[in-house]
Amino acid sequence: MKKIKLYIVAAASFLAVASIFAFKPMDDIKGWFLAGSNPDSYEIGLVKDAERNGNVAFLKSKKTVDGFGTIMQSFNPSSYLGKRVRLSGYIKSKDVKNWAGMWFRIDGPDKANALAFDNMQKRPITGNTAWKKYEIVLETPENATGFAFGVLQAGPGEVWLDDLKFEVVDKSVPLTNILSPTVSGPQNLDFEESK
Ligand SMILES: [Ca+2]
Repeated sequence: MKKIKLYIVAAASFLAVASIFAFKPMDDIKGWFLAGSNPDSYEIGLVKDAERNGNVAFLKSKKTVDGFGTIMQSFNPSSYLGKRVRLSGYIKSKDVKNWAGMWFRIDGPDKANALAFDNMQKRPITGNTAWKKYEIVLETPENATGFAFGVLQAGPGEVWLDDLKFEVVDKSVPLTNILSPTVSGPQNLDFEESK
């Protein structure tokens, strides 16, 4: 239990606490912000992409890179309370030296502790990748007060993103939450079950 608690603290300090975020207002992408532990090391913008048939956003590092940057937004989750939600989005990467990922965080009354969170740190995007669809699935508690989501990059490189989408899914779709165990009870206690 202690280990899980430490993990929660680590994940929370990385992305969950609004106070560690520096926000940089951007006028050129409606609805989106540049944020992160050090947004000055990153820039965001729009470009045309033939493969995606229109505009896509980019997040890229500047020459000197420190911390992580993210292109993000947040909204009130009132229409999703009690529901399981899948965030999907298309991402392409170039020369991502450390890692990048899509992230989705559900906030509750206690601002210091997110209710659910996944930033793909267990399945990171690295190097050069073609356009690919990624998914995050989280359960929305009844006391959720905010959804925040985006694409982050830690270190040098560039990512492009397009067509993010929120859908309600049924309870059979596995959760990707990294803040708590996703199984509902203990399993294989006699070590006789095979995979
Ligand atoms: Ca587009």
